[in-house]
Amino acid sequence: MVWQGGRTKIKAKAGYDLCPVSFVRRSIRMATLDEWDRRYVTGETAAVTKLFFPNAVAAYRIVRKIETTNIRTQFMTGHGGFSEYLERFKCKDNPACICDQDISETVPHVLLECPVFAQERVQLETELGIKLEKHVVKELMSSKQRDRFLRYSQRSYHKMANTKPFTVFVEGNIGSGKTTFLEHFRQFEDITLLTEPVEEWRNLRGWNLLDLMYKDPSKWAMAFQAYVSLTMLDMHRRPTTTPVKLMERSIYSARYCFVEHMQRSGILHPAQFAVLDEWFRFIHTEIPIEADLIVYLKTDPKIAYERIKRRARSEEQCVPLSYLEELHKLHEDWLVNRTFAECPAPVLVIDADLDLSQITEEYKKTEHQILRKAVDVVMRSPNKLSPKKPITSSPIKIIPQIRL
Ligand code: TTP
Ligand code: MG
Repeated sequence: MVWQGGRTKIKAKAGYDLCPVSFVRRSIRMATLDEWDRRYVTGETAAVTKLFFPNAVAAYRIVRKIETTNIRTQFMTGHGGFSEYLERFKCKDNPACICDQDISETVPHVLLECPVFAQERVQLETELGIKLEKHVVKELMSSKQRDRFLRYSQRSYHKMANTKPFTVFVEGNIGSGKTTFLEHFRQFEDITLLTEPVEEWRNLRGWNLLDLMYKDPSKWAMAFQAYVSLTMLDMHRRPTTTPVKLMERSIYSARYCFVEHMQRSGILHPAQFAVLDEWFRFIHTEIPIEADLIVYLKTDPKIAYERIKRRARSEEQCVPLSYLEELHKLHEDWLVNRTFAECPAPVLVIDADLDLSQITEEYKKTEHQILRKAVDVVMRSPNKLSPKKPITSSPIKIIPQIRL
């Protein structure tokens, strides 16, 4: 070998006769993968990972293509915030899932079966035109749909890990007592109460939209409902630091009861209705609106009518009984008969005909029932709970949710 200013000039034949280093590296990798594969296939561990990848070679190939995040790793290994795993390592007393005390919260359960994530799952299934079953997961992971599927698992994880509060919509006719009902829950420190922004509807830059709407509905209903949607959306999106959120009404009742009535009765021009409906559809599909339970305060329209007269909100003096009857029918069809529109969460029906002195007792009786699910959420992160009054669980009969 001759030294020539910084580089070597090999005169003799190479001192080795084996192969390039890259080949050696590749051989070692393949041998390692073979061994990994052998252990993967024959071993009893990695049950969760096996749901995603048929063998180690596929896992190696796919994992290199996706961005690994904390949540994805937890899903693909089962090692993370799943009750079954947490219980195994004594970080939790109970492996149960929030949906059923007798079912363990595992990755396959969350991804494939749990009703809590049904809405996200059905959306994925509809988009991909598949039924999400065990054997489909491996296929999805090696297909072009992988990112969509991973997004679904990520959303489910966030929901499961209770990054969102347990959300209850309180629905019912005008004068059914929604605000009173919400006020009853003020005694619980860990509940965020969002009463309806009627005051905002009465004063938008000095304009009383509610009054304008009642005085000249054909002129103002469109503007009023557009503003109702905006204020409702604001409530849906408002961040909360408590594990439970109770909201008066929702964007759903604004659309399925009020706008629907205005459309059917001809108050809204079909073109105006179309604009409102397009807004609603856009919000519904593009913005995640969480709903875990709907409390329906079922009221006889005559009783609601009497209450409205008694409370004497100036704008509502012209409200006739027939309007309340029509609204009642729409609430019933939406929440009880299920003959119209979709219902975004299970419904708890409360008889709200009783007068104020008795209804408080009624609320008290149902207090634990209403909060049963909330208790489960809270149990998941007990350090979040510091109620002025303890929340305990008890059996409940809830009208099951219709699959969307
Ligand atoms: P509600 O939303 O029924 O509220 P409320 O405070 O009257 O009910 P409760 O007594 O049960 O607490 O109605 C508030 C007013 O706004 C009422 O006059 C109806 C009107 N409204 C609409 O016109 N369109 C809508 O989309 C909504 C949500 C309300
Ligand atoms: Mg109210």
